[in-house]
Amino acid sequence: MKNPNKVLLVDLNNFARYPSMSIGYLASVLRQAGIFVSVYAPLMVGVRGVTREARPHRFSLLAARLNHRAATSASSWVRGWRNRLAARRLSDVTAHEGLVVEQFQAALMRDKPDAVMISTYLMYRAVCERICAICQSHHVPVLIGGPYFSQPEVIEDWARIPGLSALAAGEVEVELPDILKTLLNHGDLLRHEGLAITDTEGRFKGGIAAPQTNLDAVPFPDYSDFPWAAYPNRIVPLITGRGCGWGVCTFCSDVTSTAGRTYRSRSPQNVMSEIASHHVRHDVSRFVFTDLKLNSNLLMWRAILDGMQGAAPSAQWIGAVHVGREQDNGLSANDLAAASASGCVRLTTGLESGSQRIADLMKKGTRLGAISDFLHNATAAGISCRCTMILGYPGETAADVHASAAFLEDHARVIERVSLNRLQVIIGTALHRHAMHKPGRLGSFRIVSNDLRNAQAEHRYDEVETASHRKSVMRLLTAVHHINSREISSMACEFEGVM
Ligand code: B12
Ligand code: SF4
Repeated sequence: MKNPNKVLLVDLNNFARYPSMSIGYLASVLRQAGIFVSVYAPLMVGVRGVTREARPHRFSLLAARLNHRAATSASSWVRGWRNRLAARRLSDVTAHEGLVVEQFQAALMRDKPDAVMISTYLMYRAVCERICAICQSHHVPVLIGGPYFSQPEVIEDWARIPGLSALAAGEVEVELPDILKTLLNHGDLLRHEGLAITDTEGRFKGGIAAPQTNLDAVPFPDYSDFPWAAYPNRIVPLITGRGCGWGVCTFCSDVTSTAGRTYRSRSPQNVMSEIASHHVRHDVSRFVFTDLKLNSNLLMWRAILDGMQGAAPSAQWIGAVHVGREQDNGLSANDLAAASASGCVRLTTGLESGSQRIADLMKKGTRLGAISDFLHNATAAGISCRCTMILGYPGETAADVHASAAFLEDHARVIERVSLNRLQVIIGTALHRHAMHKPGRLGSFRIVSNDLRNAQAEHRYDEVETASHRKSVMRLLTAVHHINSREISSMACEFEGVM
């Protein structure tokens, strides 16, 4: 009998708090087709994942102020210096590039796979290039996929990596066993939707696959390969639907990502039986829903509230919700009490701005009053609230930033963590398209350059360089620091820094 094919999966979404979902799905699909799978993740060789939202220390506020001053400096030299510093800090994996590549080579020699498949964030381009070169020298075909191979410019740029057999653009997981067959038989890869290549003449060919519609057809992810002992506690990620039921926020690059395009839901039964299976298999009762908007499908949302404790007794869970304007958005005081009873300990929501005018410009679909009610009701139900915020949106003035600071000051008791980010313009978003095609419509806000490799556009906005804007930002940073310095409530502490 012929030996089964062997695939080495490489996880460059290294995160130190729970396994990567994409690798879990790919491992599961391949194994179901009888293929032998091994996984290499930098975490296995001691490389720590990216730390998210570390607790503030004594000098954090000062550092945040200096950082903002440098990021909004009129001097391109100061901005460049600050950006280089930020990029270096961004990724521990990049910092450990040598070790990651060296240990990959060791895994390649040990496992002797027929093919290598990498799942990667765009920031790990250099590591990917080195892995492809190693694979080429050992005549091992290599496929790359990941969460932001969704924009034509990005796909083309990445498909040109020397040594790469093909780039997987889209949710092609159920096709993977067939793709592997074609790859190993040197067949025509372009007959598979969602593969992109550069041919021998250097011509780019292929494109992205349409979103996967039947999510119940995808087997449950397999997390058995992950180094469970390397995580501070046992948390399993879950996704009940891909995309976002709102989906129109102009800055949002989640809904322009590979699996974020258009909203699709799994069935509640399918999700509940996945939860029960992880509970038994990995002895976990902590879960993080990575859904962009967990209340997109109210049938699903209420099935979680009703069924979580039945599927995983003593479960605790966290997720992200959108306080939309629908008559029933699933977030009433009663719903939140039911969520708490089902084990929900933290909910994240996109506040983005404490100015209704800016939220409307962002097409956020929220009302500040409703967000305020949500924060009070969730806190009363015993749920810890986290808000995300954006600074520097086109049209934002000092008065809007003061409104954001005032919102936080007024709600400090009902917000436990704030994630405040300067606006990033990502290629593929409505904001990027608008700024590129209608320059001038956004006042002094403009795109300066486009980095296709990282899907990021550099922008300038004169307003944020004014003294009055900077002053308002200092107030906002103080309000954020005040909230984030507080001890997190005990029920949510197992999820501190997770989301
Ligand atoms: C949950 C999440 C996280 C979690 C968990 C990450 C993890 N490692 O598991 C946390 C909160 C930790 C996180 C952190 C970060 N994240 Co994140 N995250 C997400 C989010 C919201 C959902 C991811 C998810 O669960 N997707 C569901 C799975 C099933 O989809 P998928 O990963 O795309 O995989 C599918 C396909 O892409 C494909 N596929 C994937 N890999 C491969 C490989 C091969 C060979 C093949 C064939 C197919 C294939 O198959 C899968 C099934 O269809 C996405 C947004 C999104 N819509 O994807 C952002 C997103 C992935 N994150 C992003 C970023 C930037 C970050 C951070 C850098 C943010 C920060 N500054 O801190 C950090 C860095 C994390 C790190 N490197 O460790 C970006 C990535 C963009 C990019 N440049 O690549 C995204 C797209 C958000 C965005 N819009 O900007 N993140
Ligand atoms: S609600 Fe969140 S995920 Fe949905 S479009 Fe807006 S920012 Fe994106």
